[in-house]
Order: sequence, then structure tokens, then C-alpha cells
Amino acid sequence: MKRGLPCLLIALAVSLSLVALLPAPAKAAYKGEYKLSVVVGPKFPWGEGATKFADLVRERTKGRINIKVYTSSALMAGKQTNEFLILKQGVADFAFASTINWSSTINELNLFNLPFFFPDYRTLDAVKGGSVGKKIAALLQEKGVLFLGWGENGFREITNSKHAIHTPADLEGLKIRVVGTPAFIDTMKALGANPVNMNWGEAQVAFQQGVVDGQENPVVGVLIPVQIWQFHKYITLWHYVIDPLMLTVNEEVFRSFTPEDQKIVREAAAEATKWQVETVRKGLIPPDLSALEFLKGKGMEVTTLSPKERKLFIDKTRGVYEEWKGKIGKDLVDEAEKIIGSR
Ligand code: X2X
Repeated sequence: MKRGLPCLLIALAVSLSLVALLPAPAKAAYKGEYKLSVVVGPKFPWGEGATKFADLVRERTKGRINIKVYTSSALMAGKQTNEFLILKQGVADFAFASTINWSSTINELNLFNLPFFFPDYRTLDAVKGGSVGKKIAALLQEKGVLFLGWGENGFREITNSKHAIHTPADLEGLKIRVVGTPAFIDTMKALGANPVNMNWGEAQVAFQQGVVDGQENPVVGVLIPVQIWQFHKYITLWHYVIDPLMLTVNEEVFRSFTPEDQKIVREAAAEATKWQVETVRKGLIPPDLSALEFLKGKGMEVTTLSPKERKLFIDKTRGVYEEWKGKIGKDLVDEAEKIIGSR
């Protein structure tokens, strides 16, 4: 028994030294911080969705993947249409991005900029969740960006400080701020407005200073967070364009994660985007129209277009629709048209 102990100690020492000689188990080289880009501020449902995703990932990977959310276009010095490039180049690792801001780089995303194309949430969900959505995800992947989930900014409605808009004639000559994406300029011009393109950061100052007469953005996604009633009294619910968000990651970054962590990232993305879409639609779907009531309570005059009035806008922008259908690719638009049904 007494001779057993030294033998055991020797054996232990030998095995320990062997362990020390073995190479460390393969471990992914993770960064201390992963950057997630968002165009708007942290208090918008869009920014909150990004934070929720980052928190879920950090918590479930026990801090292995530490995502920091960079709001207000901070990673691209305010220039929102550069966001896809900074993600591709690795300046950002993740982005929760609007299709609008990426559409000048990825032409097919102009599908969502087609004027008066998506009539409601049902058709939007069918397009995103079906073959067209898959094609868009594949397109991004071809360019080195992995799609993780659809969020939403919302249907974009027009507000202004001058008068109620019922017909295209009411838009005549109004100076309207739009994102620097060609399809928006074309649509506004076709409607007789005077479009001015501005980055989001400058746009908020322009509303305050009355440099523009109006703008277009979603009610819960943007107009309530920026308290648009302080600057514009009139809003027309015309649903002219939908603004989906895409939660995405640089593919190389994603591949550097272990399979276990990749699964966590995907699940967190599904959860955060589901929550974000629900949040941004709240108060906008009958019978709960509390978001619109809220705007009225703030003194805004809310105009809903009759089908006849809406048709006037559709007719005026038909040329833009056809032109952009050609630019986007007839096949993709045909496929979406089929899913949507009649326009
Ligand atoms: O700039 C806008 O209007 C905004 C915030 O909605 C987008 O980024 C598309």
C-alpha cells in the first residue's frame, strides 16, 4: 500500500505533462466585439429589435458572441445607402437593415420599392415567406451576406405641414424628403412632388427646421418615435411602399462560429425578428387602431384614401412601376405579382 502512492503520483505527473503537450482543442477565434449596424436610434422598434437580438445572443452564448449595436448609422458616417458595403467589407459584422437602404446596391430589393404594390400584410408575408423571399436570401448569400430573418419598419405613409393629401394634385410642388434611392425620386416626381434626398440624420433636422414640407415613413416604426406631429399636421395612409427589414450577418463571420453558436444565432434572430414585427404592427390592424388614434390625439389630421382616390395614385405611377419592373427583373416581379394576386 505504501509503495502504491509514489507510483500513483508519478503516473499523475506523467499524464499531466502529456496533457500539457497536446494541442489545445480546436476553438473558434472569436472577436471581443461584433458590430451590428442600424440606421435609426435605439428607441425605435427597429433599434429595439436589434438590441433584443444582441442580448439574446450574448446571453445564450454566455458572452462568447458579444454583439454591440451601433445605432444612427454610426458605422457609415450617416450615409445609409452605404450599409450593405460596410457589412460586406467587414466594417460591420451584422446589420438589421431596410431593403430601401440596400436597394441602390442590390437591384432586386427594389421589388419592395415598387409603388402601390403590396396592398396588405397578408400579401407581404406571403411574398417574404415564399419563393421570392428565398430568392432574395440566396441573392444576398451570393454576395457574401447571410440572411437571418425578416423584420419590418412598416408601410410608409406620407406626412406634411401644408394640407391634407387626398389626390396626386394635393402633392403638386410639395418638397418631400426621401432616401437617396432612385425609385423614390421617380415615384415622387411622377406624382408631381418635388423630392429631395437626404440621409436620415439630416432629415430629422430638416423636419424641425421646416426645410422640407413633408416626408414618408411608417407610423409605429418611425413617425411616433420622432414625434412627427411636432412638425407635420397631416398624414395620409396610402401604404404606397412597404419597408421590410433584414437581419443579416457577414457570411465569413458566421462561418467562424461553432455549429452550436450558429444555431443560437439563428434561433435568436428568429425570435427577435418575430417580436419586432409584432411590435411594429401593433395599433395598426383593425380592430386595434390605437396607433392612429394616438396620432389624432396629438392633433394630426389622419386621411385614409378611398379605393377611387388610391387608384388615382396607382394610375399616376404606372409608368414608374413598369420601368422598375424591367430594371428589377421581370421574372422576379412576375413571381411576386402572382403571389399577391391582383394589384
Ligand atoms: O431614412 C428613412 O426614412 C428610414 C429611417 O426609414 C430608412 O432608413 C429607410
